[in-house]
Amino acid sequence: MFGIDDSGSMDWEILTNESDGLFTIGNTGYEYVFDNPGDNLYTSGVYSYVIAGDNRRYWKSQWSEYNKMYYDPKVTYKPWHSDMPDADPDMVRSHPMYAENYTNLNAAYYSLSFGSQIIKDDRDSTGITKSDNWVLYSYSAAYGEKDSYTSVDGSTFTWIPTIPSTETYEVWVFNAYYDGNDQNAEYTIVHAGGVATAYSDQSAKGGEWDLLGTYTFNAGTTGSVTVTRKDHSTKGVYTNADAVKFVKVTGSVNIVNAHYHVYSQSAGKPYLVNLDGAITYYRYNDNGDDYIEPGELVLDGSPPADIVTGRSYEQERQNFANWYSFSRNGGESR
Ligand SMILES: [Ca+2]
Ligand SMILES: [Ca+2]
Repeated sequence: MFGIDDSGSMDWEILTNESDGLFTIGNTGYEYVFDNPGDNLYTSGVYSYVIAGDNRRYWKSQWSEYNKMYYDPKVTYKPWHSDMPDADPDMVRSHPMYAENYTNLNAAYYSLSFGSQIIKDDRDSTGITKSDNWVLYSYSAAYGEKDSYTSVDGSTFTWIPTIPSTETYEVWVFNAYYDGNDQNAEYTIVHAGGVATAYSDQSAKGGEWDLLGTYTFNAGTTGSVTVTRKDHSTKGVYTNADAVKFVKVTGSVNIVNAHYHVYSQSAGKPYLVNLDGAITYYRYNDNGDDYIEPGELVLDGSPPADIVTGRSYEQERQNFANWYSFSRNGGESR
């Protein structure tokens, strides 16, 4: 049995359980995952939103368990009819019947750095020192759903990571969003080369990781990050102390159009699978926001068996090309 439906929404590359089947980021519902190959039915106005730029880090749009239209490695994709050839993986037609509107599977989809990270939370049992006058608060928007805040000038809160080997790290701070937070919170970073000062707008940058800078830390516990409640004109009602992370960037990955995300039940983690000359796996250690940040991807040379399809690189790429051409969206778009 098959159905025929000429509705415009059959052109979309997204089908989720969200409202209208779209993928929502902020206040926008998205209809397309890939750049317009030239035949998108909607190219401006409503129903025309293509996930682009950093929004491509919202990985569930590229995961078939969430976006039912996306490539599912468990499926073998075939041409519509036995008389039709497989899609050409080096020049994939958007619509298999028309020799136009090609997509390059090797073109960049987005780029990310990967590595490892150490997160220190304000509620950790070790590696935390603080002055008096910090209020302990439970708040769903905080890292670990708990944070600390103070309104008393001179209060200090210090995170002390245990650094495994002397390396250069990015230092990021997370502060639960509150519009009355300190807009110029002062951080003191003790690193291998001395002491540095950096600032974060805990109001505007609340609810996200904010990069303070990149520093080298000696192995051990001699490095630290301290936030100090200072008396200044934009100090707000509170200065927040929530979490700090130390990210060691060991490389970057150019994610090409031929990629997908998959969940490993055995590892309890999602993986990014990139088809760029080889099948490359990256384990994804999310902080809970479904958004890939620096340090959350770890290259995995021995991925769990439950996400390995058994296809060669060429076979997987062929299957992806067939999906792109024959099954990426719901039907003919012209
Ligand atoms: Ca916290
Ligand atoms: Ca994340």
